[in-house]
Amino acid sequence: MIIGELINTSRKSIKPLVENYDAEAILAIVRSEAEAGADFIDLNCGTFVKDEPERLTWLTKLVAESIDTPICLDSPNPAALRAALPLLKGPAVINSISAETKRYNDILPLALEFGAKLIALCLDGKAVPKTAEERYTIGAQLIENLVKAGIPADNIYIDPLVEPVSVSQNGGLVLLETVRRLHTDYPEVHFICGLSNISFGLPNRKLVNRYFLAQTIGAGMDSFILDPTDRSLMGCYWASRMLVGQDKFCSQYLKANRQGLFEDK
Ligand code: THG
Repeated sequence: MIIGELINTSRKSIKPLVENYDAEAILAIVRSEAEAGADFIDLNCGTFVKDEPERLTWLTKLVAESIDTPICLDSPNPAALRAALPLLKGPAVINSISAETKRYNDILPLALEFGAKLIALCLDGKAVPKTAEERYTIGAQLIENLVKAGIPADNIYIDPLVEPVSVSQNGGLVLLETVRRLHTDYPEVHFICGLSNISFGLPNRKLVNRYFLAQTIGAGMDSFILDPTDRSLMGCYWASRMLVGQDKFCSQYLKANRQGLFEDK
C-alpha cells in the first residue's frame, strides 16, 4: 500500500496553502499523487497546534468531495480524527495509534467505530526505543492487544519508526531487524514506514530513500508513506515487491509499467 505524503503542513510549500484555504492548489497536488499510483492520500496539518481539528476537517472535506482516492488521517489528536472520520467516503486509515496509554485509549475506539485501517507506532510514550528487541516487544504487544480488542489483523499496519541514518548509525539496521522478526512471528499484519526520514540531513536523498525501500521490502515491509510522484522510487517499489514473491505472474509490475507509472532512471 502506498500513501502519498505530500499534503503535510510541516512542508514549507504546503503550510500557506492550508493557512489560506487554497483549495485549487491543494487539489492539484492531491491529483498528482492519485495519478502517480497512491492508494491513499495522507493529510497532516499537525503544525496547526490550536486549530488542527478545524484545519483537518477542511482538508478532509475538500479531498473527499473532489477525488476518489481514499484518505489517511495523519494525526494523534482524537478531536481532529473524530471530526474528520465521518467525512470519509471510502476506507479510512488512521495514522496513528501507539502503545502510550492515553493515545492507545483515545484512538482505539475511533478505529473500531469507523472500521479503519490503523497504523501503530512502536512507541510507548518514552524515548524512541534503541534496539530491535525493544521495538519488537512493543510491536508484538500492540498486535496482540489490537487483535484482542477487535481490530482485524489485516487492518493493522505496524510502523517500526525510521530514524535518520545521519543521526543514528544503526537506525536502518534496527528497523530491518524489527520488521524481519515481527513479520516472521505475525505474517498476517502489515508493516509500514515514513521512508524519507532515513535520508534526513544527507545529499542525494532520493537515492538513499530508494535503496532503503528495496531493503525494507526484502525484510517484509509492504506499505510506505512516500512521495509517489518520484517515478524512480515507484519503479523501485514495483520491482522490489515482484522480486520477493509479492506479485503473482509479475502482473502488477507489468500493469504499472503499461500505465507509465515509473521509469528506469
Ligand atoms: N510514520 C508515520 N506517519 C508519518 C511519518 C512516519 N507521517 C509524517 C512523516 N513521517 C511522513 N511524511 C512526510 C511528508 C513530507 C516529508 C517527509 C515526510 C518531506 N520532508 C522534506 C524534509 O524533511 O526535508 C521536505 C520539507 C519541506 O518541503 O519543507 O517532504 O514516519 N506513520
